[in-house]
Amino acid sequence: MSYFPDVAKIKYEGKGSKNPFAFKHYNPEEIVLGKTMEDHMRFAVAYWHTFASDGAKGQDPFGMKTMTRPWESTDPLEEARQKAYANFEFLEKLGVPFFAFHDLDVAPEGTSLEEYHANLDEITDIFKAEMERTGIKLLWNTSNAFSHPRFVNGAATSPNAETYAHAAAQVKKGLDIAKKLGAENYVFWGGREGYEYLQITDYKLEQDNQAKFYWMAVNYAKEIGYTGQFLIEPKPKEPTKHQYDFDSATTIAFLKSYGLDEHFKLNLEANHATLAMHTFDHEIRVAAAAGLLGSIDANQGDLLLGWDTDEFPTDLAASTLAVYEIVKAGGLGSGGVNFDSKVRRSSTDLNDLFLAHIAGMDTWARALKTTERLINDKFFDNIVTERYDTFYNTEVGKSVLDGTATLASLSEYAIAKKDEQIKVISDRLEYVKAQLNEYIF
Ligand code: XLS
Ligand code: CA
Ligand code: CA
Repeated sequence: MSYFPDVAKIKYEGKGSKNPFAFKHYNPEEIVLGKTMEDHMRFAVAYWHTFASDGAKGQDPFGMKTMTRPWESTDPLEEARQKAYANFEFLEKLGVPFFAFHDLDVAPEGTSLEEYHANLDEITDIFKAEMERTGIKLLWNTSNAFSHPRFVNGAATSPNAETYAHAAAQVKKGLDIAKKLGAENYVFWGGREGYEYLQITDYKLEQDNQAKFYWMAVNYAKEIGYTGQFLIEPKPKEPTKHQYDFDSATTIAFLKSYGLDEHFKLNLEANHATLAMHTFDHEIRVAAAAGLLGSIDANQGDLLLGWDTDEFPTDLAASTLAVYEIVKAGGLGSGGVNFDSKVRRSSTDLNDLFLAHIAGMDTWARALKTTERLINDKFFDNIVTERYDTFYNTEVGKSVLDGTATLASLSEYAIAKKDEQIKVISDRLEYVKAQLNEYIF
């Protein structure tokens, strides 16, 4: 059976094509900066938004579902099976090499952990067979330890040890599945790892417990021989008022405090950057500077709204700056670009799922091509080299870089300059931004 009978394999037709079901910019085989576009991007489809979202669930507290999907069934396990097959047909037609999922997206929880595990086994057996048939791979899987009421106060930072143990059981199963399916990464997103009211919270105990939890995951992975990359996904708020993994910088500090930075990298999402009042390129740069850039959740937020709208990325300027950072960081390694994006509630047609992904993939492909031009021309590189020139080409600057400077030596230098004015050189920021527009458009 086909779930998308009206859609054939999406092809690259090039700029100017009027076919909505074709790529205008994403050409998987095209070489950009020495690698194919496919290898740069390593695109993935997010199971939760594409196959487990119906326009209401977690999306609109005021509205009913607006979408009807051909995989729906009154029997949750049957629906899970149908979704599994639909996923692979969708990915094959779209030409996307990876997918990503939460345990709860793919199989119903049933009434006990045992039943849940059995359901997961059945569905991941289908995944395994379909992965072998199609060559599609798993970018990452994760455990949903935030939806069920037991996680109302967190999972690894819950004040309740019973909840902590339940989350551990879920992650253990998640790692077994990661191993079974060869997941390239395993993600932790601490949706409710945070607090609502500080005065009733043991902050230190919760932080320590969270670190212990991650260490248990590292140790279990070693035990079963799972070698994928662990990732933590920062987000500052929503659902929790104050989430512990606020942004890149906070998460890096946490990882380093507990010696976990050897084992974890970051999975960064554009909309989470917005919620943290950062740009996405900032979040990527901070992670890359620490050597901890892992993977990307591509989407965009709405600057007029204060929440996580998870829209498909169509903003060329923001996407270009993000891709530029990724390429400058040396790429994503075992990570990829996962569309943690959902169609708007009013995009009710089944085939909108294709159009939305095509829009996102073409946007990121254009961003990659612009990045190539920026890098080949050393556009930003030249500006940066010039701005920091005094550190590279004066004695005093060199002494700072090589670590020989002291407060006394710098003071002596500054005093000797007497009243010689420090020259302020214009950044010509408006010109720089106008030039960037020339590269993009
Ligand atoms: C929610 C997060 C979530 C993670 C995986 O805002 O983006 O979907 O990516 O749990
Ligand atoms: Ca995400
Ligand atoms: Ca999000």
